[in-house]
Amino acid sequence: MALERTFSMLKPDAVKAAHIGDIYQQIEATGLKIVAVKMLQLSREQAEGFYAEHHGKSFYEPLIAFMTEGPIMVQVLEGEHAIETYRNLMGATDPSQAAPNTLRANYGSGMPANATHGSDSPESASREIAFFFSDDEICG
Ligand code: IDP
Repeated sequence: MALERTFSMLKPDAVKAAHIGDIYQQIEATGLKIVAVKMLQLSREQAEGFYAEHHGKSFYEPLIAFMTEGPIMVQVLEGEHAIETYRNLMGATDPSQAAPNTLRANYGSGMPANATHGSDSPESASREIAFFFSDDEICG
């Protein structure tokens, strides 16, 4: 298979709890390469843009409040089956349902505070990478 890219985010709870190094170590242990990184504080407008598909849902306002409460880390990951590999590393969306030793089981505390985000399809990976990175910021 050709190399694939996915978008990864460490949410405010994971950054605040100082899990960046642990999570990067586990990402690299899968064989995926980190080819771009950035730390930033999302504005409300950015959080709304990123999660536009959830506008109107019951958890939308708590999600936007949570995503803007502190800095996040965003990454582009590259490798074979990058999207599936990283989704498997993260585990299920709800930390209480995530398999043992996944990122969300280990570092998430609930919903929406589930520590990480990862793209769920090639289309969302392209959109999410372009949301945060220009082509010349990716060292592939
Ligand atoms: P994903 O992050 O696994 O792709 P999505 O369904 O796209 O899951 O949801 C986006 C984010 O919204 C989740 O990661 C979680 O932080 C939050 N979220 C989703 N469903 C709920 C819910 O029922 N209650 C509270 N927060 C939720």
